Amino acid sequence: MEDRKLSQFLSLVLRHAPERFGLTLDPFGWAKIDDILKAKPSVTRDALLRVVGDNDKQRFTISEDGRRIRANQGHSVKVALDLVAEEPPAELYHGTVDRFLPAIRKSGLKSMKRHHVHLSHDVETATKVAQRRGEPIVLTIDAAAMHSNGLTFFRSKNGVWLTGKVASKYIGYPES
Ligand code: HQG
Repeated sequence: MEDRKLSQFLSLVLRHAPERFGLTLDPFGWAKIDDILKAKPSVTRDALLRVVGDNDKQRFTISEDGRRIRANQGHSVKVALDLVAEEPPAELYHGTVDRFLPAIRKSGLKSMKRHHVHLSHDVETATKVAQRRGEPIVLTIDAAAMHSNGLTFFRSKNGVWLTGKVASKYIGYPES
């Protein structure tokens, strides 16, 4: 299996649908590497370790004993990622597309199928996130105001900022 496909497969197994491959995640999101290799014989251990090591976004972590793997964020299945709350930078960014703006203006940013709203630390990263869906629109989030109003932020192992709902009053829209 080519590396990009293998990364997509690992995302599917470790974030969204382990049961589709007869696998279960522990409460913290870990799966046994041996079980994954058994479930998908076309994947070798070397390829799996290479994909984890090379991954552009550091999506996955191997456990200290080398036997388990988990996704660092992005889950739709329920897992406890033992995230630590952190003070965010004053501004964060969210990349989206025009067709979602009416709903976002009305009800703010919602986590949709994931556990959290995902925010980026710079415009460039937010632009890339948005480009998955079309012409990028980058929203500026007043993280300092949210934080001083008692809302919690987490930073995932791979540097993505996570929070609950972002109310519309904290969202800055690009000038049109
Ligand atoms: C939008 C990828 C309507 C939101 C990326 C987004 C990221 C609303 C979509 C990570 C809305 C959800 C996360 C509302 C938000 N009404 N639409 N009220 N609130 N939306 O994929 O942030 O490759 O769950 O703007 O690089 O796009 O998976 O979130 O367009 O880091 O590792 O609803 O996923 O990383 O989409 O992306 P997503 P996202 P990975």
